[in-house]
Amino acid sequence: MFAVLCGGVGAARFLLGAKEVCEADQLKAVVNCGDDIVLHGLHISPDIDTIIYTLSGEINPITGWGLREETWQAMGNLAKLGGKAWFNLGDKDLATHLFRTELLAQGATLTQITAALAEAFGVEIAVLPMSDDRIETRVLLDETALGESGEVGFQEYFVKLQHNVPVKQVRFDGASSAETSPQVVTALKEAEVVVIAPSNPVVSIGPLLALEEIRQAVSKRFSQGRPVVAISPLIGGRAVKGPADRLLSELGAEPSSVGIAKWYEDLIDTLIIDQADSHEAEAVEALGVRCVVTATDMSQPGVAADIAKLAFGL
Ligand code: FO1
Repeated sequence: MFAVLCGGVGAARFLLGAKEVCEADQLKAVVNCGDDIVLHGLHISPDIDTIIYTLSGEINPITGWGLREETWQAMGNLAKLGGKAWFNLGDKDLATHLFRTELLAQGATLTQITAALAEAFGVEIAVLPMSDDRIETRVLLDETALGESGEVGFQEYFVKLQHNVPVKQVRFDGASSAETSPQVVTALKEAEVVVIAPSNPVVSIGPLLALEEIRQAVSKRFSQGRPVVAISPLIGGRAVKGPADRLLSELGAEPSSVGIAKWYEDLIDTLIIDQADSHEAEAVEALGVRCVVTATDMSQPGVAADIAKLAFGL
């Protein structure tokens, strides 16, 4: 069994490849919920939904989030009423949030609801929220830039401000007292390999590692010499999607393979990096991290499956 620590789009693409090289029941995705937001009274879990929609073939191929062949009638009407319409919820996608919110109100856990959603979408991989407790990624903006200041929720930073503002600090509200589910703890303990998906190390993997039980489980494996493999989300020092490179620099880390290796210091034994960054392999290995150089552009056919094979040691 293989456990994968996941953000949204990059992780979902990796899992599609992973599914080609091993049985679906051998895969457990542990997914970031720091991006979750309550809007219009609805609980939205973007990374969980991106993974379920991608694995079921229902993802919107243009945006990388939301459902394919979506319509936007509800949002259009909401905008006319003067409601909050900056976070786009498609008509079909709304059903997912209605379903989740109603079941949460009835006392079901996010883990149970996610399993029900995955089953309804025909997803065979175990999709496990990182926690059933609420953890909120909060972003402190640099007040010296653009006149923006103060702290905002992750989606306000990412969608409303289009991650176009310098960041001073990121914190994960609720993480210090949150627990993770027994399913996640067992997955991280029993997996042959734990893989850190090519997701944003700061805001996608950061919330997972901010949970004591997850960090401890990964770090224990590492100290026991059991494989923990990360895949760099950078190609040529740039994020494939989103602000990973900028966030790393803004928070004082290098937006490079070396920077990623240092970010995951004492957690990973292997880092898979892109060919475009091969000149960094020696410097990564000098940090005591085995460095594997390969093609990592998962928009190309077969690449995600090839990386999964390397990561899983198959
Ligand atoms: N991303 C956007 O850039 N704009 C949106 O309006 C938007 C809406 C949205 C609705 C549901 C959902 O599950 C995801 C959505 N996303 C949107 C993507 C999402 O906010 C981010 O890509 C992730 O949180 C980052 O991993």
